[in-house]
Amino acid sequence: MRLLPRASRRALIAAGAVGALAMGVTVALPVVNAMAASGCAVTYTVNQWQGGFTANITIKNLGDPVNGWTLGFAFPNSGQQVTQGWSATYAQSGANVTAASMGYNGSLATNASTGIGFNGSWTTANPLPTSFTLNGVVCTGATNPSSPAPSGSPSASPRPSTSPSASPSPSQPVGQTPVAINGQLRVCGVNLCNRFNRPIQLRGMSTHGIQWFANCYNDASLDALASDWRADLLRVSMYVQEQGYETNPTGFTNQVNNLVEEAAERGLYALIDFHTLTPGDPMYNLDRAKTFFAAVSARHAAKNNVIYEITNEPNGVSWATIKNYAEQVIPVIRANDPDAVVIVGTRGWSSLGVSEGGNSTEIINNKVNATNIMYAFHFYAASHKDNYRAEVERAAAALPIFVTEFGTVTYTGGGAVDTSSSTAWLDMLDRLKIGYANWTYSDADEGSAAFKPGTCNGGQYAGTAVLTESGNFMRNRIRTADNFPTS
Ligand code: IDC
Repeated sequence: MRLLPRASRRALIAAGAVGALAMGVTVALPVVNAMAASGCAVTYTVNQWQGGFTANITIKNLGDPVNGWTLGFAFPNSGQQVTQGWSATYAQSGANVTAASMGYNGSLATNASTGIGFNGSWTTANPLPTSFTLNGVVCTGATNPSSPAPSGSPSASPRPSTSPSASPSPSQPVGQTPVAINGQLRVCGVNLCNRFNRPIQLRGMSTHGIQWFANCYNDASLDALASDWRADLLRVSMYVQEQGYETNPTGFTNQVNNLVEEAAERGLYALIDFHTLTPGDPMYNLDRAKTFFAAVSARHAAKNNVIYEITNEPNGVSWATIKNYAEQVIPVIRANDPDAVVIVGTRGWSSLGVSEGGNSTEIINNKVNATNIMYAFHFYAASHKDNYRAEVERAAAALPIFVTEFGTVTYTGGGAVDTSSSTAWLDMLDRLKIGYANWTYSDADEGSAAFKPGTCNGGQYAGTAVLTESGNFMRNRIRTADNFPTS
């Protein structure tokens, strides 16, 4: 039941902020036969824009328990296409679409619900499908009888894009989440400060590439991050190349927007990572960056939980080039969201230049011409040790630094956890109040991933049974009390 209002709200937020058209339909016909062994109810909510849309679907099983299901529906016209789905395997033939359950969500008890979704495209018009089947049986159940929306009509009256206080997750009372306590952040001297102008350190996790691991980011995993890990921050890592943003700008923008909103609902800060990697010259993606950041900053301008990371790891380019890039992208963000903190990547894979034979002096002597910005530093504990730590400590006296990505393993993302180096790093970051996001909150089959392979095919993320050595190490570090200043 929780999915319906949230999905609807999301559609309305989009409508308000970007002028898109939001629609919702609940298939709400009487339940025909109380004795039936099958039965289902489907809610299908769409957020659409010119040429594209996101559909969020809730499936409720009103019949006997099923183990494996296929949802079927037909688009009203053949110009409508599924382009990228999640939480189900999609197939389309003409206007007919099927979405088959995955291993982890195939079992649906009587009255159990599950949420799936997809990004799609449309050409001439985008009316909603009106009939759904589950395992071949037409769904006739009422999902939400108290507030049915007539087919094809706009959903209820628009609401402001954010309420004054971020809505917390059920397990975190109002006023206790990191965002509720700290509010809008700003850079003060070399620190990140909260609304009381006091330095704070944010500790959290980075997603893996959302083009590969979308199934790891759902209500259960994000609840675990907020409530079990007690994290402050989710870094949303959107690769630009490697089948990322460049292949479907609207779809990936949407995916990022959804995760930012999921973070906001749980009182977590969201770090939007424009994950450039190869090619290392950020200028290669300048136009894409402007388009992307114009969209996300417009969408989230009224929120206080968003931090922008405009380029992940520049490499093979001069600091002057990175600075030039930053000075073109930052104004695009500031035009919509003037008070947000922006983080700029540094030379040599965000090593402050060290991995390419330089150091932070080139930045200190030639800072980005903008206020309220920080500089990124990345490390992988098994590869980067004392000389890197010394440089960070030196730089942190002159520059606001944020460790937007680091691993407990080698720079390949794999290998064994280096506990002593990781501990030395995090003790130093704690002491200097430097925020961090650990690579990765995912079940990738590599040492840096927090979850054992296959975890994201199940519904369980809280606790330690699902964690790798790195995950255990990081959860123990992140769970400790924040003690954010409150005056
Ligand atoms: C790695 C992933 C790996 C993926 C590879 C290529 O862990 O699964 O195949 O990227 O995209 C970084 C990058 C980050 C890397 C990570 C580990 O920001 O994208 O992720 N790393 O190699 N910088 C240093 C290390």
